[in-house]
Amino acid sequence: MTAACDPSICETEPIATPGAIQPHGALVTAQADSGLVAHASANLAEILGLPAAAALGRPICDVIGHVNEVLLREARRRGSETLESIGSLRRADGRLLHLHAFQSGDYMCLDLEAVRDEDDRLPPGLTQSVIETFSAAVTQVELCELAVHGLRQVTGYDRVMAYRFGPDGHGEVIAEDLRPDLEPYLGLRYPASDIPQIARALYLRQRVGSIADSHYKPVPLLGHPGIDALDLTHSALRSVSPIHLEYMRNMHTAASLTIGLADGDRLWGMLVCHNMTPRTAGPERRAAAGMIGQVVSLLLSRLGEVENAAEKLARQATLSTLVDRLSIGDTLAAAITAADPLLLDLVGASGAVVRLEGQELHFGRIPPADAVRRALEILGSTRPPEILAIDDVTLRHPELPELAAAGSGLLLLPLPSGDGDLIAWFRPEHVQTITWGGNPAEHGTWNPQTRRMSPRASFDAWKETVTGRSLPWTSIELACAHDLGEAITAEMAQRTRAALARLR
Ligand code: BLA
Repeated sequence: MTAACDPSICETEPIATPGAIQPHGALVTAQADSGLVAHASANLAEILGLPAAAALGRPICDVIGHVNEVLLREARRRGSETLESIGSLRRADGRLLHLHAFQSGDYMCLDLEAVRDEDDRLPPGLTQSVIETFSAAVTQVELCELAVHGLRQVTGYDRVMAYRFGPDGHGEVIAEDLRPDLEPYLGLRYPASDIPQIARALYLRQRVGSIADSHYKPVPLLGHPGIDALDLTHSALRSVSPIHLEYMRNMHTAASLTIGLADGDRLWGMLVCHNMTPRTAGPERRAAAGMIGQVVSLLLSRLGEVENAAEKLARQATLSTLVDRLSIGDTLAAAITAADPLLLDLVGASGAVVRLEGQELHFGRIPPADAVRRALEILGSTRPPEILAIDDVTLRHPELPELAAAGSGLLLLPLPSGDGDLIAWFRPEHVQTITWGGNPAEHGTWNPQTRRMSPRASFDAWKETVTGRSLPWTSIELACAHDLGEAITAEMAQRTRAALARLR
């Protein structure tokens, strides 16, 4: 028996401190002061040839050799927060282990990975040539298209997606490169709860993460008490949440490699690589993926600014023409009327009502006059300089059904000039069909057998038609509305001064 469950439970998953690793490598830690081995993963014998029980409590140099201990201590002295390659170690049978150091509290930690070099080696110059293609991108979406294509060449995974987060945390696949026989996910949306906040925060601190096999059995860490507090954020072998492993299996994905994309200090999205069969991303491919992620993150911020600047420029040109026209005409109301349709263009509206100096002006498509009056009575208590921006006014205010005649979006700018003076802009409904990768209302269910949450099992396309909403009012439009309010106030003061001067 299962029961629907609150997705906030996912926020309590101990993802940074799982006390275990994935089995394709081993982990040892040493107390920084004493240099004695404090923790070792239970599979140390398999990976290194030395049982964990034999390593615990011994000086770290007995396990990794004197030279590597020196390199490990240097890594700690550098104080680097992230994972650092410090070299390699040859096992008794001649195979090479890659060593990666990271710091966790009082411990110097070491990932040991048995990666076959021939699987990990990249053709020289490949990453560089992929990064060079990015300069052709003019928009964020174009950049993501180039990135998924290049990342698939570099990593060899079956499917590479760029996943962009929306304002409410949902994600959308905005670019994809995939094996031709697979079904595309391009355009699909996924609810915010599929990637809890704790996972998003972790991907900001450690940008690259990988899961080699969604069917793996976690390998526990042994040793020192407090294993459950050992922070493995930076380990490439960190064992991941069993809920997420079940999610991957439900999606029929065996392996993933994920790169966090940041715009400043905000997680903008992720590049997510999937493989249908188990696949280990070795250090060289992870490093290349990390570098691609860094460059994409930097360029995303730049392109975002450029895209914003284009909208800002167009709106500001309208604002400045409109403001210039405010002084032309006998009254301010006449000036605004003569400037039609600039008032609508300024914020991309289809209708507007202006109350000014005891007059009411109407522009474009607006609701019946008594509906406007009732709406402004209910909503119009906003005081300057506050602006009210709503994109679902008839859903929020079912008592105002007549507003639907003018649309779903309302932007209300109170004017400081007098009681009840304001501008109300209206914007039409924008019906949108969203295709979700599975029913977004099914976050998951409580599974009493495993005593934890299970993610949803179906990812079949689930269409939702969103009605009753306009396109959202952008921050640039709100800023323009605000600036127009200021200009109207200044113009009123100017006209009053001129009238007084004439009286004298
Ligand atoms: C982590 N969930 C993730 C990650 C992704 C997704 C990309 C990061 C780790 C990784 O790359 O594999 C989600 N993966 C997706 C989505 C697509 C994809 C949306 O490929 C779309 C194509 N997940 C749930 C529910 C919970 C949950 C209900 O669906 C919690 C109850 C949890 N997801 C969850 C957790 C993690 C996660 C805890 C972090 C796993 C970890 O790093 O330990």
